Amino acid sequence: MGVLNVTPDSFSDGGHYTTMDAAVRQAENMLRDGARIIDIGGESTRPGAEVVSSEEELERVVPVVARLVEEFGCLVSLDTSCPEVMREGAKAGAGIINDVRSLTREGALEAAAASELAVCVMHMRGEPATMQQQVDYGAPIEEEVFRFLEDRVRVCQAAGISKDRMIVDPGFGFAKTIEHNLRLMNRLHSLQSLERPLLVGVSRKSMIGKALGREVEDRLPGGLALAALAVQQGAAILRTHDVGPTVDAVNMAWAVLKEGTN
Ligand code: 9MG
Repeated sequence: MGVLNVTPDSFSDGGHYTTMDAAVRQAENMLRDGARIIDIGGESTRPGAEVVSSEEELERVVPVVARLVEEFGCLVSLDTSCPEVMREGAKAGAGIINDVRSLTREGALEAAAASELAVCVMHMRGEPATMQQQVDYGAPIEEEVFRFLEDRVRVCQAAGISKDRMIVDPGFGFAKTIEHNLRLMNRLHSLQSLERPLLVGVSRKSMIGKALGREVEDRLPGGLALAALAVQQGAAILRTHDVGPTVDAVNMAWAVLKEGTN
């Protein structure tokens, strides 16, 4: 899953391209590099990021979804918590809703259920702006994450989203300390008993920065090591900014893993 942010500051091209042109060009590159899904987001979930109105998010995201589906026929995922974006993005041809807030915004469960799209629910506490103030857990992190995801799957099912439409994500970097993130990667395999495809997003995250002392532009090797560990423990989808190197890392891991089945 290649990350495509369509926030105005995401394209540092010196003003030579419109956001649409730059988004299409970036998606094309990621698809050429082997991405199977393009995850389009119009609202940053980084702490301190500006709050975006639903009108603004719709305007940023939906035309790009429509254009990518028309031009490349690719599978598009909507990185959104906003019910209007879910509805309009589905009409424009998206195939997945990727909501870091796990459909907790008013109207989101209903919009997702009616869309008939696949849905990714992710572990987090609170809001991205304040989540790092809520990192005290009573139980080991993998158990907290397991219970949270199990509950969200149940809530979604009760709202009419069948279990076979659901993807689960432990939410690396969301309401977690560095120790939580490392332990969670070590125990990722335990989430397989949720019996849903596992999505993992670690690309360029601060857990790599903290573990290795690297700035964001130097986190690729750390991210590839985590990608291989995630695949070995059953991850089905990796969300990444660096599609080409990640595809190589995954294929290398698979080349080794499939020998174990012979
Ligand atoms: C939008 N976004 C940022 N990080 C993410 C992650 O780890 N997982 C998912 N599903 N979405 C994410």
